[in-house]
Amino acid sequence: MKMTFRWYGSGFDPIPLRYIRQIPGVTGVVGTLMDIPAGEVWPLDKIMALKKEVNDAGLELEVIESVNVHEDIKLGLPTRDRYIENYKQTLRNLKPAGVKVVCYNFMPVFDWTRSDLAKPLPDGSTVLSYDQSVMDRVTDPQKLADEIQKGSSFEMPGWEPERMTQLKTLFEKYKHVSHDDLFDNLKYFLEQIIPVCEECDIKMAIHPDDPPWDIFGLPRITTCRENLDRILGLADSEYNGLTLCSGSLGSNPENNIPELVRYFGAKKRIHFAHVRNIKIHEPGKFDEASHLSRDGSFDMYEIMKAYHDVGFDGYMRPDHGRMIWDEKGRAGYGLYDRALGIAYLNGLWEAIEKSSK
Ligand code: DNO
Repeated sequence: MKMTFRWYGSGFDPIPLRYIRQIPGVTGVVGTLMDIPAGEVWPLDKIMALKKEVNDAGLELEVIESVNVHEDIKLGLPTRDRYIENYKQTLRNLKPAGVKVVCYNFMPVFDWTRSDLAKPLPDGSTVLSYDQSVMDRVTDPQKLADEIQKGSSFEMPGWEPERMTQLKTLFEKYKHVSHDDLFDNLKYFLEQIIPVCEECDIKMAIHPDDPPWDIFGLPRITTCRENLDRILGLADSEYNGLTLCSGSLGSNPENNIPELVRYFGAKKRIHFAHVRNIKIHEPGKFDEASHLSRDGSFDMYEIMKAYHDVGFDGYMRPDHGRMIWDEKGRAGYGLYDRALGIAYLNGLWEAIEKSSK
C-alpha cells in the first residue's frame, strides 16, 4: 500500500508541499491540473512542471485525480469523439511523467454533492453533510450550484464555472439519457481509452457516485457492487479498474465496504483506495466524521483489514477531513484532519500487519 495525499496544485491549494512531506508515511501526492477545462488536452509541459515541483519536494506524482470526462462523452453526443481523442492525448502526455493511475468519474453534471459544506459538530469542528430532504426541496439546481460556488472560497473540482453556467441546457440534454444509455456511453469511452492505457501503462480508476443514487433526476450508475461489476465488464482489462471510496459507496448502508474491498480486491481491480468514515443518521442523511471508527458508522479496522488480506498494493489516501483548529481551506481538504486520518490509518495498518505474522 502506498499512502498518498490529494493536492490541488500551487495557487489552488493553500497547503504547501513541504507540509505534506512531513506527514509520516506519505510517499506521494495525488495531483491535478485545475486550470484545464474538461475535454481539453493536458499540455505535456504543464504536466512535467507539476511533476518537477512535486518531485523537488521529495514526493512522487503517480496518481492523477481527476482527468474529468467531458459531458458530451457522458451524453453520447456525436461531438464526443473529439473529446475522447483529447483524453487519449492527455494519457499519452501523462506517461512520460510516470503517472500510473488516473481517477475519474462518470457522474452527470455534478461531482460529489452535499447540502452543507460546513456543518458544526458538537466538538466545534465543521464537516460536509448531506440531507436528502434538503436536496428534495431544491427545485432549481442552478441555485444550489451558485450557493456552493459562492460559499466556498475555492472552486470545487467537478463544479467548474464553465460547466455550471450551462446547467439548464445540460439538464435538458440528460432528460433523454437513461441508466442503460449511460452504461453504453461509458462502454464507448472505455473501449477507446483502455488500449491507450495499456500502451501507456496507466490504470483507469472510476470513482463511485457520491452519493450513490440519482440526484435531481439525473441518472447515476457507479453506485453498487452489481453496477461496478458491470462497469468492469465493459472493457475486460485490468486497466479498467476502480477507485474504491468508502465514504461515497458506504453512504448507502447496503454497500458493505469490507465485503466490496475483498470482492474487487481479489480481482485486482482496485487501483486507488479512498478511505474515510461518515456518520449515517438515517437513510439519505449523513455527516462526515473524523476517520476514527467510533466517530462514524464504519468499522475502519475491518476496512483496512480487508485491504490487507487481499494484499492491496495500490495507492491509498485519506479522504474528506473535518475543518479543525481554525484552519481555512478547501471544504473537506484541509491539512490537519486528513493528516490525523493518515496517522490513524497507518497505525491500523501496522497493527494488522504485525498481528497477521
Ligand atoms: C471528492 C472526490 C471526488 C473525485 C472525483 C473523481 O472529494 O473524491 O471529487 O475526485 O469524483 O473524478
